[in-house]
Amino acid sequence: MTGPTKGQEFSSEEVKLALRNPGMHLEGLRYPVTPIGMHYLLIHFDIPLIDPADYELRVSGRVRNPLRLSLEDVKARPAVTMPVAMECAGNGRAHLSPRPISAPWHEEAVGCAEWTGTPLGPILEEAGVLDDAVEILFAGHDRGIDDGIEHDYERSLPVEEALREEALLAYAMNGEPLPPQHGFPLRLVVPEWYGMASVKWLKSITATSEPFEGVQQANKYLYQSSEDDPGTPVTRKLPHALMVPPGIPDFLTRERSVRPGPVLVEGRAWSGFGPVERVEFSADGGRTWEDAELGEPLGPHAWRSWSCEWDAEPGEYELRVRATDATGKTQPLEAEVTWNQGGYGVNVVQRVPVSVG
Ligand SMILES: Nc1nc2c(c(=O)[nH]1)N[C@H]1C(S)=C(S)[C@@H](COP(=O)(O)O)O[C@H]1N2
Ligand SMILES: [Mo]
Repeated sequence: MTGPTKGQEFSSEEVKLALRNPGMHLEGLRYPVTPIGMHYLLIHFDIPLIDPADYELRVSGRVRNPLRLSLEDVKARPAVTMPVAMECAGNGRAHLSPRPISAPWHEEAVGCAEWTGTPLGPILEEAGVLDDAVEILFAGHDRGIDDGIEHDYERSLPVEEALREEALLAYAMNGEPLPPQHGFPLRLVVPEWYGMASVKWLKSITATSEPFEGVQQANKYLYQSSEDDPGTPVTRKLPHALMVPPGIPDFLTRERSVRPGPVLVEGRAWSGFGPVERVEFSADGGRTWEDAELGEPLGPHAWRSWSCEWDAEPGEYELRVRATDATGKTQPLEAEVTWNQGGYGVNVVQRVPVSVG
């Protein structure tokens, strides 16, 4: 479903979705690890109320030894902590014209929290996934209706992706128990994929011998060029760099004012296909680009800091930033080339208008 073209009004449904699902304040890019209350949120239905005392995670389906794990069982297993750049697949959707109707993100559906949990792989090994299993299905405790179909929020991963060492069953965020809105008491974290794979309020894990065809897999999260296009699944995060908007904002338009002189422009960049190897900055609307300096990555699945000195002379500017990863994937200059039915993976370069004076 598509809505008004760019520049037209947002519907009240989109505004309500945006208020339920806040983004990260872009100045939050200054923090290597995003504070809990600044991390973006995406909640399709309602936040379920779960009593940790009777919480149980069921692991079943095409496995030799089905498991029932309490929260204490999960916490007693070996623990790993890792910073992960998480981004919603719908980030950038609002730049499209016509605009698909869903959470109207511009750039802010991102955050990099430190997740603590236990690796998923050893749990699947203990359950003994059978040879005929092709996917692992993760169901949440949240239920709702989308495309007219009632369902639990459920997503699957191919078995080999679920067995990757970075896939985590997380019970803590930045050293605190998961807050209700981020998946209390237990969620999946699939670091390289867009956020939809990281199922919150995890209820069950099921090994299946058939690919999952539920709403959140077969109707949503497909790159489709038109309604008739069967499409290809949305998986890993495309490269993306963002800057802390420099100077000070206007309250309503958020246009930036900067004083003349040297300005350190800084931000973060990430990709789910490989490490970010290059970040370029342009102060002249993309006519010329210079390489930004890259910081050390916080970890293999975190974002990477970048910075660039800009000698701001009086005038009107449009700042841009672009990341390229180790596989050579980079960001498009125009959103339209990424247009797809659901508005996924719109990693168009950020544009920040600035007046210097
Ligand atoms: N159970 C459940 N898991 C979910 C969702 C959801 O609505 N229900 N939203 C997904 C989507 S689309 C995203 S982008 C991430 C957002 O995680 P966060 O809210 O912790 O940032 O959670 C994913 N996991
Ligand atoms: Mo998302």
